Amino acid sequence: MKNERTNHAELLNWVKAMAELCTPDRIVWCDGSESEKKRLEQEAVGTGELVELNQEKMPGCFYHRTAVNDVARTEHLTYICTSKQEDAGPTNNWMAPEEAYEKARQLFKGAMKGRTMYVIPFSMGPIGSVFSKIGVELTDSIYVVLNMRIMTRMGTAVLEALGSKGEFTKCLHSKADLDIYRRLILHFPEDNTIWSVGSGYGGNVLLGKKCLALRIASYLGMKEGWMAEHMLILGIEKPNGEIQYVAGAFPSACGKTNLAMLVPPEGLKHKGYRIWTVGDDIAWMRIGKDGRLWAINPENGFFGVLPGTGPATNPLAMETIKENTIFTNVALCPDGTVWWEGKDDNPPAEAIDWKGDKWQPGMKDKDGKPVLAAHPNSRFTAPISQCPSFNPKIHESTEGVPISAIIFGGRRAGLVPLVYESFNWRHGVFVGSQIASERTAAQFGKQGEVRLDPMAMLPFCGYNMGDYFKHWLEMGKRMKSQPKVFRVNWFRRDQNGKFLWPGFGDNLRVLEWILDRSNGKVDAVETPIGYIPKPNSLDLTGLNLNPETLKELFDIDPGEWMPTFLAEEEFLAQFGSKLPQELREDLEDREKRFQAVLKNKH
Ligand code: OXD
Ligand code: MN
Repeated sequence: MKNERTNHAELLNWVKAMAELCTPDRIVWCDGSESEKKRLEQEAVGTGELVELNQEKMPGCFYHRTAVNDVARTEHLTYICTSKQEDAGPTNNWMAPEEAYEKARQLFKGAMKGRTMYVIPFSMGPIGSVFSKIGVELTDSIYVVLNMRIMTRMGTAVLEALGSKGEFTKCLHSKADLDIYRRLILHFPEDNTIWSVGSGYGGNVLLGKKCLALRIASYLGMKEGWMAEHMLILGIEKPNGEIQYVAGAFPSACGKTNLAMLVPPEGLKHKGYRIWTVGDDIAWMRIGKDGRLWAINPENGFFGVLPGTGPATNPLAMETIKENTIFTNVALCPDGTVWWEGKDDNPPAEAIDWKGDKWQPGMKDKDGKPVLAAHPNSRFTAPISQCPSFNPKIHESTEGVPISAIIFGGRRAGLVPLVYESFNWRHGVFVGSQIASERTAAQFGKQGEVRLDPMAMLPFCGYNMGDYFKHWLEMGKRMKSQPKVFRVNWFRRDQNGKFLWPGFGDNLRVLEWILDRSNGKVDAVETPIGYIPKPNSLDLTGLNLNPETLKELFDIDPGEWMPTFLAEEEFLAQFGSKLPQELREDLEDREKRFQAVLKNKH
């Protein structure tokens, strides 16, 4: 196969082989240019794949609807295909590579007939950085091309960086017939390959994101001595110009995007902080020459949840999505704009809902439940450069940013205090392994159920999580100076179900304490789970929080904690001999600390 764009023989042979399998009518190599973007948008509008939104009110914005059964990541159809099952571990679906390739080959066979196969060369991370990895995605979806164009650095410059022999992840995607019974999301870490078929939902098909930047990258990180994590990165700049960076892992739809785009609350405005949004979903981290942990955001855009995003909850996101944004599965208004629950208190008098049906405010289904205008997992895809707290120098830095603190969080109505600090890195790994959250709309399945989701990586770790914990412990040993590790919970509620903490911008009050602790500036109170702030350590200026509420926010009740240990022990026991001894000991030590508290009480 001759090609004027690249002389990378392996790439050319692979494209040829995949085209023989999928039999597209034509192959188009994407160059990433503005004219290509315009052409693809017009073509997608012509076929109905995209709807052009009101260009006066929303310049450069488009609308897309997925199939109704294709609105979230399908974890039960997502597999890690390693030669040995034990390398995928007990928390991943596993299929032997030969069987997986064969099954998927049947689904890919002829799937692109009558369609175009687009070749998308993309880089996760700044082109040329030691952090970065190159992938090439083949897809029959213009929606995928246009989203990848926002989410990654994409086009000719990437092929140039790849040269004739560079390594790349082979990513194959076809919508095929969008049938959930003929859908598979397959990862072959040993072959640096991803095959995704039968879906058009972002998390399943924008293969640079969850599939490459987390599942494949976590595996590469384990082999090569770095980390790929489901983390936001945010910079907090003081008036003296010093910026400190925090990375935070939270399960899907727990407010990572909101935290990454935090706006300081009124009461702290006088302190003159400036927040920089480095990333909202993924962090790649390496140990720098100075022995500290450095991170980049490998992505180039946001694929954020819309419901609940509005001027009060996330004004910066609202600014970010004013133009050049793709809206997926929200409601389409008669004036060519879009609406979703939580955007504002002004729903349109009528609209077309995410399913394509007529919608009016207050509509109820046959069971009397409100009919939603937008799917709870409806999304925006927008360039990171449009975010008011975006900093191009940070984003394009090939070295990344030094991380001062790591925070773990989840959505927990009870149990977990507003914030606590682990005793040290090793204990921080243990704390990360306890992350649990109520299931949200980002995953297919029962909502609301609490599930353990260590480091928020349960659906994204591309190898055995027992080895993953070991990798975390070893990374800690290799660092000269480790970030401090914290756990937070913005979602604690009182007996009436009311949130105890205002969240959003006020979370800066907690981040302030986290940085003070990282800088060795404040003392703390030791508890059986870690250190919590001393009374008066959190700056609550301007916040009308009564002392009772504050007490409740930091309540650590052995009667609530101890019954949860069994589920954690059982979870960790699944890893058998792969579970690091350190975590076993940490389980026992925690139990002993709680026993001591009980003894002292009696
Ligand atoms: C996401 C997710 O889309 O975690 O970021 O599901
Ligand atoms: Mn995510």
